[in-house]
Amino acid sequence: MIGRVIKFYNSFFFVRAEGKLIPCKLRGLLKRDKKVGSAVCVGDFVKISQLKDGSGVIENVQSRRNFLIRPPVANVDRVLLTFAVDAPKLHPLLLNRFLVLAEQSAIGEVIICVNKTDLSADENFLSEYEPLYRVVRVSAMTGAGVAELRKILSAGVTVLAGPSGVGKSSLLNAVDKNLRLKVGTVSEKILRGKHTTRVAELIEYGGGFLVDTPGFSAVDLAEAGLDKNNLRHCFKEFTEFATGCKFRNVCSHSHEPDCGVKLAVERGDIMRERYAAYLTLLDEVGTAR
Ligand SMILES: Nc1nc2c(ncn2[C@@H]2O[C@H](COP(=O)(O)OP(=O)(O)OP(=O)(O)O)[C@@H](O)[C@H]2O)c(=O)[nH]1
Ligand SMILES: [Mg+2]
Ligand SMILES: [Zn+2]
Repeated sequence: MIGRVIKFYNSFFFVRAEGKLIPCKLRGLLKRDKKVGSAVCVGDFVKISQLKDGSGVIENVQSRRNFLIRPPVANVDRVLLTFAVDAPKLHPLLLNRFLVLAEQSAIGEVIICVNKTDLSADENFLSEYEPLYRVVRVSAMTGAGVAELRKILSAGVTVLAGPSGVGKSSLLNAVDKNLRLKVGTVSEKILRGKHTTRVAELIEYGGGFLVDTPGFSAVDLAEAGLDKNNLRHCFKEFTEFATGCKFRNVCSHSHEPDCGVKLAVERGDIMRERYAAYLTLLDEVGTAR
């Protein structure tokens, strides 16, 4: 039968199949794969066979629609990039770093979620990004925007990603008080310090799944497969203006003359903040000479 890997715990993969949660081991062949963690990960659809004792064996893994590198989750429907208006304050470069990683992972729906709106009344926060991405403003503390969040989370697999302390776990607890996820950062700090591979778990909610993740601030873009040739594709508003570049298809939109993207920045058709973030990240992945 076919099922979905929900979590990895006590060296068992727990597979949700036909209404049951079945602890599974890997078929030997899969196990010999050096990177076992990447051979099967949560979110994967797998074919399993059942043993007499009720446990199962994963026979094979179906090909992935997409894959989020950190935390490792397959077949993600949307990512909710979560930040706070304050404590910790949001920096544009950090926001764009997360946006780039989400785009690179080919996640269909990328939503920016701004939490702790109770701390600041700045209504225009991130409004410049709204033509590019859906922005939801919430407060786990007052419950503002939580109803909207419930609607977003009620189908498909949603991963909450974002820096530590922005209130990801708090928000999920506000969405469903039965979840009782740990708030604060102590347990997550232990996770961060001790494990190189972070274990994510799909939490069933409504007709979908939620994934709470430990916060992180620095992700190696190169590790996510980004380089100077593909970074520009992660800035989706560049595409229509790149047709005006003299060196079409190969222009890095940095040092080249007659660059359609640079002209669009000059005209104000592309946000300066986005372009500045692009140049910084381009430098980070190894700028073209
Ligand atoms: N004022 C205010 N504080 C909040 C809100 N949401 C969360 N907090 C506080 O922010 C702190 C961090 O909350 P967490 O939910 O643990 O944050 P997290 O994003 O899960 O952090 P990590 O698990 O370390 O990544 C806690 O002290 C929360 O009480 C909010 O809407 N308003
Ligand atoms: Mg948390
Ligand atoms: Zn260009």
